[in-house]
Amino acid sequence: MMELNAADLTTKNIDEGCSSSGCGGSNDQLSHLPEHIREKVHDHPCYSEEAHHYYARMHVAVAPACNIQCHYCNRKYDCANESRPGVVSELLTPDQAVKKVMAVAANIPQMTVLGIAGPGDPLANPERTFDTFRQLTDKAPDIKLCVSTNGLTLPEQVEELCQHNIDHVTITINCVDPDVGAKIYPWIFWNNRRIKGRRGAKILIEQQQKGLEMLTEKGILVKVNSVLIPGVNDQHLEEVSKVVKAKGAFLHNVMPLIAEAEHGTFYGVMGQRGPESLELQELQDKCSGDMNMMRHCRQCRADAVGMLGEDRGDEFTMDKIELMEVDYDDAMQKRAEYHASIETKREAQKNKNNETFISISSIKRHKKKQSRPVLMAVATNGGGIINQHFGHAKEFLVYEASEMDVRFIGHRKVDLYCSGDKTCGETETTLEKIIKTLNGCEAVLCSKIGYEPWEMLEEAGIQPNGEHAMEVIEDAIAAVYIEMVKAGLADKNISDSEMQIRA
Ligand code: CLF
Ligand code: SF4
Repeated sequence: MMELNAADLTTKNIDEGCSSSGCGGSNDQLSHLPEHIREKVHDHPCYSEEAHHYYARMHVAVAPACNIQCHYCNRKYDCANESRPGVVSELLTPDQAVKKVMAVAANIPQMTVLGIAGPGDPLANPERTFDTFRQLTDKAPDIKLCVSTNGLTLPEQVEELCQHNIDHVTITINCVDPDVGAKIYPWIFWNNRRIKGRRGAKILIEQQQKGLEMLTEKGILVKVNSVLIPGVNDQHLEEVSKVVKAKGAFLHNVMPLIAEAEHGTFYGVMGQRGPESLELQELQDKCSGDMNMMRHCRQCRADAVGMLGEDRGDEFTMDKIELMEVDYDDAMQKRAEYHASIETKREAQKNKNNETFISISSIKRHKKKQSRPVLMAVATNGGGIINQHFGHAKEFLVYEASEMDVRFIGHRKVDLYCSGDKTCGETETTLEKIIKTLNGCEAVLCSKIGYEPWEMLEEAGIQPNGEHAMEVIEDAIAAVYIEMVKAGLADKNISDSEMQIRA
């Protein structure tokens, strides 16, 4: 009889890294890196997948202008290179921004990183961007500074970025071939002139690559964002991944194009489609052979506040901030204590896994058939725990369990099925949409679930599971996978129809 437990899977993932998975956001998966780099990403919710369960970021929208045009951008809204299109942020002066950061830091102790990501390009607004960074370096030294740019003026600004102690820079690089670039960027503004088409794209690409090399030479961690545009750069992004890795980029974040006609972008109006979840995953998997991939990006807005995926911006509008009294020395002390408690929790989790570790290879030893990977969806409120009611989930995290490990694949946004009031259970079309969004998943793990969604999920071949409430996500997924393996539900040669009958 095969004896396995959940830690078989998860500890391998944690201790040895999932080199096959490419889920390079986690610190432990980056254990091969020098200590000083691990420190830089340890509590950065974007650079470390594990950290995003515990730590928050905020953005301040201080940078209105942009020096290029992307076909997926409408200037009425935020820079779509790191933001969901169609979102408008409240523009702040640097002084207002600093006040806001200090107020948020005092009230959300999880907040470790301040990013400037729009609403235009931060480096096309150098005075406003650097004034904000300069003040924060002085007044809030415990906060990491982060910036995102299209890269056009990056080489000229690397020195200044270094002076402000900025350890994390994101460059959006959608292509390394000007012919592809000409399909994405109609023009750039360069040396006081508008330069169109391939010529403009070529300059942009050269500047991005030069900036990337200069930053990595200086020891600054560079994340590269790429917008996946089916039919335009989908066949090209593997090449982009290889090139940016060779030049020292730390992490690659391939994000889906979101193009809706109502956003008024060129692509939206032309009917250019965005990728399906599985298309995105497939490309991320292909790129992961060469790069650490970020898979937990939520395409935040340029004034986002809170954990990735949540937005607490309404609590921190300028009128509310003006009424807040902040003693930042006291706040820093409390933040340090809070971070220490988070680290104790993270450490305890690792030790727990170590205690119960049995090699995953025991799955193979005890079974005749090979097992196939299985996708599972999880409802969570954060903290790396299964702690959310199915009906309260606005997104599901998707993991893949296999004989090798449990790896994070991405998130899928959904409409709220149950608002917590009496309408729960009556929103059938919403449920149908959720089931469609969970396409490919064979189980959904949550803290609780109602009878109606349970039945419909089962009918759709997705097994609901509320037995692992308050357990660590990877442990719970491993446990469910092992049960499936034991029951023969994850055998490699099992057909879909047989699967459904057995379920
Ligand atoms: Fe902001 Fe970007 Fe810094 Fe993170 S966001 S500037 S690296 S602090 Fe993060 Fe948001 Fe994705 Fe950006 S989830 S959109 S990757
Ligand atoms: Fe829009 Fe950002 Fe592109 Fe500028 S860099 S055009 S703000 S998406």
